[in-house]
Amino acid sequence: MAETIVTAAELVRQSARITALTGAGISAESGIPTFRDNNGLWRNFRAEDLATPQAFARDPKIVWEWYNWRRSLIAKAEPNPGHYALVTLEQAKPGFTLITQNVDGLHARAGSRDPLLLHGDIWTLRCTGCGDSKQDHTPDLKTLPPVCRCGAIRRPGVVWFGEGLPQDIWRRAEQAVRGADLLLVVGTSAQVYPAAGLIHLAQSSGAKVIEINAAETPVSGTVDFSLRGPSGRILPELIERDKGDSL
Ligand code: BJW
Ligand code: ZN
Repeated sequence: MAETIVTAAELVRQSARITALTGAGISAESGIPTFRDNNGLWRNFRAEDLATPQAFARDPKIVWEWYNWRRSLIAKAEPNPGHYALVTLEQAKPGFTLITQNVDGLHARAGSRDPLLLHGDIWTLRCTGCGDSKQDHTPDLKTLPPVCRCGAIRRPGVVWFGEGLPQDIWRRAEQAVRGADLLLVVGTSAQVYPAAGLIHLAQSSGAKVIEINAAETPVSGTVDFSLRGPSGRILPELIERDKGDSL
């Protein structure tokens, strides 16, 4: 393992155009539950039960209660060394792009400049009637579901199953992956598409792939390096091992 991380760090050092794709696992050490690990359940619901337009149409209050609970957790959380390591990498590599599936905003709070938010932002409230969008950082919304001035209810500004990803963000994500020498895949179960398809796109475009994950995933056997462990420990090691004048 020690040897593997040394070789992977060498690959990071040699790569000019690096893209990172992150998932819920990078925020786990900040105290935010992932979706598909054992701690990921909320009142016995799975993400697939709640993160859908159908669930929201059936019972907007329960879906909002889940988001409200997550908003309170996220508001209390701080970025962890994994988030900060990606900021260090961005500062060292001009060709760096960060793509995240997370809606928690912790990358931006750590200092990442322009993370591509594939699945939206939990702090955005969008009206289901007039389409108005606003930012609201109140951790614990008092009226659920929140109501717009037009009288219609608002929904979280996130992407649910069966909904398309924001087109411009997706286009930029594909472009970054196509142009990358190296893709870092951090803390994602690589089960949700089209985000997971970016890993295959990187491979078919000739990029190397390093996965950092606490557990094995469907892509672990296909990537160049699969580093097993918490990203809050592995990412700083991977990135700072050769820091100084060599990175
Ligand atoms: C650690 C760690 C530590 C823990 N350190 N690691 C192709 C094939 C099959 C299905 C589809 C397909 N293409 C599309 C689909 C359908 C669907 C889909 O993918 N379904 C699959 C589940 C089967 N996709 C969609 O519907 C997408 N839209 C779409 O395709 O539009 C086109 C279209 C439209 C209309 C009709 C047809 C097509 C939209 C997907 C939206 C996903 N939304 C959610 C909710 C977002 C809002 C919110 O946060 O509430 O996004 S679901 C949830 O999953 C969330 C996440 O971003 C996403 C991914 O999860 P992630 O981040 O990977 O988390 P986990 O929990 O799964 O994994 C955590 C990992 O961390 C684990 O591996 C741990 O081991 C690891 N870990 N601690 C490092 N300390
Ligand atoms: Zn409205």
